[in-house]
Amino acid sequence: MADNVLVTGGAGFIGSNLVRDLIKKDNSVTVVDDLSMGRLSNLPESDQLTFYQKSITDRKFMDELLINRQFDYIYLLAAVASVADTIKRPEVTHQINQDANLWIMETLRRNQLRPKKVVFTSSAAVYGDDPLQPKSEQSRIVPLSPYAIDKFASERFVIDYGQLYGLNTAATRFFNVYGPRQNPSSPYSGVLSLITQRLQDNQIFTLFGDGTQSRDFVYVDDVILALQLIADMPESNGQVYNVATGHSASLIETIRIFEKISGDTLKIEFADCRLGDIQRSEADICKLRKLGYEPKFDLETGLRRYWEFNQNY
Ligand code: UD2
Repeated sequence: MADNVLVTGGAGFIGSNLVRDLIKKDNSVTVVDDLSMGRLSNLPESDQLTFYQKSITDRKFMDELLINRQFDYIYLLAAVASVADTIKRPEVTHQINQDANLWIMETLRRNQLRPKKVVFTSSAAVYGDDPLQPKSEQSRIVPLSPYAIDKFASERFVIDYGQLYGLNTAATRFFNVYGPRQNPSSPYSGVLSLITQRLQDNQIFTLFGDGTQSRDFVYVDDVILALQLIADMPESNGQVYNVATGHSASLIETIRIFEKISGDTLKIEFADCRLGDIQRSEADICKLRKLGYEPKFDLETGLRRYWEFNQNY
């Protein structure tokens, strides 16, 4: 076996793609996921995998797990990912999106546990609606929701714990991630998972706004590459990285590419802009590039891969 790895939220969209890759690379992987958004079927069958259907807010469980298993790498992906949900239930989601991550860091500190790296996964949401583009890690932080506030605070906790207590830690800010196993079941699911599902089921897609809003859509395999690079490189200690492609595309442009790939026409109804939506989002990924990262999937290649996966799923 290579390393002993913990992935919180490992049954979710990004988590399960990471777990599959880690297992392929011969690691022993432990997943903690309460299956609130994740699915057991996202995970592969493997004797290298240990799965616990548990919430990361279960302190006793997390303490025992961290102390008993002495992980080499810890990826913190468990979160309530719906911004709307965090606005509706901020106290509950705060327990998951911030307190539980702080508790994990405390457990590491109190027990002198020293993983090779702890990687916390944050979001471009921390940049809020500041119109200046592209966003570099130095850009202004404008967290506009409980989700963004908790993500930013956890980022800081994880990095500051590294500096205060000599732990190797880093954080990522994901832009709009898409790809296999993204759950389209909520209206706040990633827009590309919703478009795929509408195209497949020949249903109407509601487009909020005029379609000129743009996003830096990054294929999940590139995200997995970035996560492992950040985990492996000593230079990433104490650092936060945008994870994206460095290019943005408008929603209409993206839909046209999807239609070309699928050979179908998406039925669209236009509706008012969603409250709080931002018009443009694009990342500066120079910092991540310095670690050796180069995205392998441009939008068309990634969408093609994603579409083909769904056809055979
Ligand atoms: C992303 C993140 C969110 C937060 C935010 C910070 C995802 C899934 N969400 O939200 O967690 O980090 O960035 O800025 O990555 N749209 C439609 N019709 C639909 C659904 C969406 O037109 O049925 C539009 C939506 O209005 C927006 C765009 O598609 O303009 C992208 O929406 P999204 O929910 O996929 O992602 P975003 O950027 O709002």
